[in-house]
Amino acid sequence: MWLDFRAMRTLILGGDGYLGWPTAMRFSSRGHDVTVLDDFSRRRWHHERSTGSLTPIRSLFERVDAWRELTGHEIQTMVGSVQDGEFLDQVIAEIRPDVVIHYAEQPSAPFSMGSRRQAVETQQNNVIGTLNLLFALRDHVPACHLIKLGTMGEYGTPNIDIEEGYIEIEHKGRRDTLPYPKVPGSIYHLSKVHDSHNIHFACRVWGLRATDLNQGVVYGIETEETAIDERLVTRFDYDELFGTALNRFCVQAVIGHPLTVYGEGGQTRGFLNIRDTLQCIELAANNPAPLGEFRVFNQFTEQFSVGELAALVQEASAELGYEATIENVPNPRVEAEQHYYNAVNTKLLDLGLQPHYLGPELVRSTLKTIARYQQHVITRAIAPKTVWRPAELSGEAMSG
Ligand code: USQ
Repeated sequence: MWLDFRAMRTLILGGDGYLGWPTAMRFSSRGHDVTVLDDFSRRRWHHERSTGSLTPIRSLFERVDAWRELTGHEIQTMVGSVQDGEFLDQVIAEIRPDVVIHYAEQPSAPFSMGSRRQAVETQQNNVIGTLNLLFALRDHVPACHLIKLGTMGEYGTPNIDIEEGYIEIEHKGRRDTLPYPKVPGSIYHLSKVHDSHNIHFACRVWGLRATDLNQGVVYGIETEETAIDERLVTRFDYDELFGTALNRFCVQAVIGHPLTVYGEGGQTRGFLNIRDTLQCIELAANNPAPLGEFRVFNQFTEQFSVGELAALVQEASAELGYEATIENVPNPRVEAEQHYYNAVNTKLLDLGLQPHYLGPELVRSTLKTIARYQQHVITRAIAPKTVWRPAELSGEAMSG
């Protein structure tokens, strides 16, 4: 096994983030040559709002120093934006990566819906950043494997089963396999759809190779590597913009805030543990897509409705002495609150993914970790303020 090992020159875009930093440590611990690139925009977006990570995250440079001190492994760093095409081009020409793992996107649906400026910033960063990357790969390393984080939200909630990227269609007596239809629910999710089209095009026309990981909602606070030392922890967001459902519910339970289920709570999504995100990325990297292929994996391990998640957190937290209440707050989003949902997710399992399933035990261990940092919670950041349909518009729609 070890004799087969080949160190991959690995470039991680967005390597300072919730998933990017743990991925950098995982690939470095495996002996790969890792460079992370980041422009610290997530830290900036928090700074502008006086919000922040629950966990006390160190600067990227302190993290990298701590990682070297603790493991002897070196992670290279580069500071800059994927929106800067010339810079990205130089980075790709210099590093000549075997694999690029692309997390460098604005990941929040509410952020993208907050204002025109935020919507434009989201699509500019995500769509133009990815386009810049595609050209740099074409021109310098066309055989490089691009692993791109897409989202299950690209599909929306259709009333039929969701396939992995493509669907076989019979139409007027003829058959074809075509990209699965996309009906996303936010300007952020739309940006990922646009990316998918651009990457698919680059694979078809230029012969690049890519794996689009349509990831569900990630939860969890720890990975093998972040648990080694407090200086290596990853960020953990719980605010209305960057916190995701289960992570938010866990923080809310610990600080005695009602669990904020939006609307009826029947919204069903695919979920996965942060530890499984790392497994999936490794599986994709170790089994690259063939040249010319735009490969799509649905990356989640279980489906839950948000109401079910809130009930699970309530039950698990009661055993630790927290009395969590569930509040069905008016839904700030425009989304189906009761719907059919059945998404296929077999491709990563076929490659060997071994899921960490969600249960009360896991929720309790997350709650205990959160409790260690609960003095950092900024309570005013929790309630949802960003609405999909501003009041005056919904008023007009109703009267019209
Ligand atoms: N929700 C609540 N209460 C909350 C927060 C969210 O009920 O306090 C509901 C939302 O209305 C939605 C569901 O939970 O129906 C998921 O919301 P979320 O904020 O956890 O996740 P979402 O906005 O869908 O986005 C997150 C990540 C994004 C990723 C996506 C995967 O921020 O980067 O792409 O999950 S997916 O949901 O499969 O599209």
